[in-house]
Amino acid sequence: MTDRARAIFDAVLPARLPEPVAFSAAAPSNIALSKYWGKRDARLNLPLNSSLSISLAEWGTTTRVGPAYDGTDAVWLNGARLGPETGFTRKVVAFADRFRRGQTLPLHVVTENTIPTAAGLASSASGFAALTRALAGSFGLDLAEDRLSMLARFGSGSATRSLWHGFVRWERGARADGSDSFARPLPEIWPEFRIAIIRVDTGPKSRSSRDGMGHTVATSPLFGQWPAQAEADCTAIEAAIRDRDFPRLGALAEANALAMHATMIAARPALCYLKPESWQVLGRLRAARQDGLEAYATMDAGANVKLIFLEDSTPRIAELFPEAVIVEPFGAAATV
Ligand code: 2P0
Repeated sequence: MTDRARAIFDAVLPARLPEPVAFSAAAPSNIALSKYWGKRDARLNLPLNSSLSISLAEWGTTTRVGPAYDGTDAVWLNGARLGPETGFTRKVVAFADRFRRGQTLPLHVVTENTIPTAAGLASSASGFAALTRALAGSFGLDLAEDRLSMLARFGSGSATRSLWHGFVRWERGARADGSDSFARPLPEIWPEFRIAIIRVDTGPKSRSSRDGMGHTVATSPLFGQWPAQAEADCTAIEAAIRDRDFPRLGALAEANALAMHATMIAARPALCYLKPESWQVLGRLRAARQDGLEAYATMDAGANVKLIFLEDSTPRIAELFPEAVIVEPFGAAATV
């Protein structure tokens, strides 16, 4: 860990931690309506712009952290114990080490992802959010929610937003040490809000988000436009949510996602996460919109398309996109 990152953990955690106890925590996955793309500090994982997301209710991660009695860390994922050299184990142990800070406190970490494989969604956001809550609970840390979000950021930027259900805004912050770069849940509850996940690609991701955003920042001549536009979009989307103006929210979210992809396509060499099938979905959506459907698209660092719409459009969405999986972000599952 860099000294600057260590200083953040030192400032928030007590000098010595007690022996861990068993503690379970759950966190939902999330989809950004206003995207995070680009870092101003890679070591502290600080974003260039604020972002705003909607959480995916029961789709997410449950993690249990407790003591390991044989002196060594044990990491389980979806019912199988993973070897110490797997990428997943390394990431979990590296993140736990930030908390342990040199103490010998071997941990038993059991992770279950509840995101359907068919959805093709990444689980790092919910994974690091659940792990942050579980580590804090296991070590009996009494941390404010904004500190938990700030610490989750060191696992993955999008994890800052996965600590809560509903709409969440991650403030970019201004301080060099990142102590003001964390997320907070928005108070608005919108029971009719729906998300449809349309999986158009079953292959592995062409390039990780982390690499992709680094490449875009370093080489895209269009990237200079992005941080200010993204900041303005984030604020306008928050206002549209407050005003319950769905067409304004949807149009802004779709434009923001396309602008993010434009910065990548302009990178040198070009970075194209979207596939011909993604554009086909967007074309069908646009045609349906001309026909009166009120639904909008957003796409992340992959080829899959997510649609946002309100409850009364559900039958039409299901008819147009029978393969879509529909999520109710304010449904009963989002209250636990
Ligand atoms: C987002 N994405 O706002 C954007 C849109 C992907 C496209 O946050 O490097 O896995 O771990 O901070 O959080 C994915 O990036 O990246 C992401 P790191 P992360 O949801």
